[in-house]
Amino acid sequence: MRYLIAFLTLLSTATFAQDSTGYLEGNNVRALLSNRGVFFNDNSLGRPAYEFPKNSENHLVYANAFWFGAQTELGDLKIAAETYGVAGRDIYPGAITADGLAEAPETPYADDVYIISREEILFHSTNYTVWDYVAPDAITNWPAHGDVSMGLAENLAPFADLNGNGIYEPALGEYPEIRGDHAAYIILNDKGGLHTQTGGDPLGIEMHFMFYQYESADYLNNTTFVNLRVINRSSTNYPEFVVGNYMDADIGFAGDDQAGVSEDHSLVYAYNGDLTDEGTGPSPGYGENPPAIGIVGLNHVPAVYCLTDIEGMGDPVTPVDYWEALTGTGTCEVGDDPPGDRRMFMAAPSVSLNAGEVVCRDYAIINAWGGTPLENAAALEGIADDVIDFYAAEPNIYCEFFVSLPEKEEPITFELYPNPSNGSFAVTAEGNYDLSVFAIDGRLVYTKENNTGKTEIQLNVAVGTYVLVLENDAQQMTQKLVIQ
Ligand SMILES: [Ca+2]
Ligand SMILES: [Ca+2]
Ligand SMILES: [Ca+2]
Ligand SMILES: [Ca+2]
Repeated sequence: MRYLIAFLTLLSTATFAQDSTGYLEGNNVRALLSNRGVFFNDNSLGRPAYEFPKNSENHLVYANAFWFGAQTELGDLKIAAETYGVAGRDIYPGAITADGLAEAPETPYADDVYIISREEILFHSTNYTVWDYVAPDAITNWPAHGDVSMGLAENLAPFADLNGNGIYEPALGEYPEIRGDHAAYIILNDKGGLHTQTGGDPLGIEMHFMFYQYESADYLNNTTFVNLRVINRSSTNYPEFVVGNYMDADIGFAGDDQAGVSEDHSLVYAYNGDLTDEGTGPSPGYGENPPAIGIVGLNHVPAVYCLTDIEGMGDPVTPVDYWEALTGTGTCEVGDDPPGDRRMFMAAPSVSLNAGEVVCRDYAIINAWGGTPLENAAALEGIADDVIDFYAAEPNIYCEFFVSLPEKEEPITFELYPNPSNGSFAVTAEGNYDLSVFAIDGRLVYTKENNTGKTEIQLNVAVGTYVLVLENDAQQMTQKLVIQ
């Protein structure tokens, strides 16, 4: 944790509009999210806000933020980063223009924290035609589309386009496309204001965060996932682009913690450095044998791991300092320090992110409890492996869905007949295409690749509504499929 926060918060709140915040609390974790670019932190009180177990008043994270760095073809450096959101900021709410200028509208657009559950979506799907049904705000106001007249991209947050017309129509039963049982969607950018945190030049990126949780009887009930899509809305190509995840984990009381790295498991973690957590402020403390927490890279093996504290990472002050931290060229000493206030940082490998392109980074925040602090830390490795396997088995549609698809191509025309059907139907389309069918809860129930012309399908699934996805090299189309 940081100590000047209450004072600095007073200084900074005068200059910015009210933050939009919301709790994701779908399982045994209660996580505060905001459109401020700093997560799991109660910015107004300067307090940790990743509560585990829910309603215990004990927390495992003080703050979590993301760092973004890029180099242009000419070698110019671009940096956007947050730590605690109090000394300065680089990241702002809402979508930015898709015309290559990457400008933020005067009034931020699609700048809320949108929180929705699978249960609400299912209820919406079955009740949207009922005369007195009122859809939850997050379904009605889901930021599926940007205002094209403002220069924003047509497609922002993913949704189930059941009639395949490219338009989000909740009144026709369409709904947010989420992962997990509970999800929060937040759109941020780095062009909404000055970069007072790093002093870096903006990248012109739009960041789409989906935080999500599963209700479960196993470790998933203690896990929060993060799906991050970064879209380069600028007209500049970035041959090198890096995302880092900066977390100030506090296991209850911040002053007696330790941290570690497990490269074989794509994991950084923190645990209590002695046997007892004393608690702090309004937190009663975990007492003996407090839990450990870790962050896992799910769709990438991190290239950089760093521990200790922000000073130990080479005291990032200038944009070059941040770039060195992101690329692992700065100093980062783990050392044999006595227990204290630990921070963790991990960065993905550099990739290219050209104008208009999208990069996805997925993470899981896991914890382990039940043994001594060191045993809990060791148990995180097995949980990291499990969560990577779990993630890999999920249908991975979130990076491709809408945003990375060319928006100006002619839509693929295809026929689905009969629909509704008893499970026996045919799809006819031009060219070579892949077919998948998803249940309404996102489960993949059928897939067949490399089809041409007419494809006969016999589905043995429960009666209900499904989503057929037809995909070729260039595009993806969806159609509601009803089995009676
Ligand atoms: Ca539609
Ligand atoms: Ca502690
Ligand atoms: Ca202690
Ligand atoms: Ca800490």
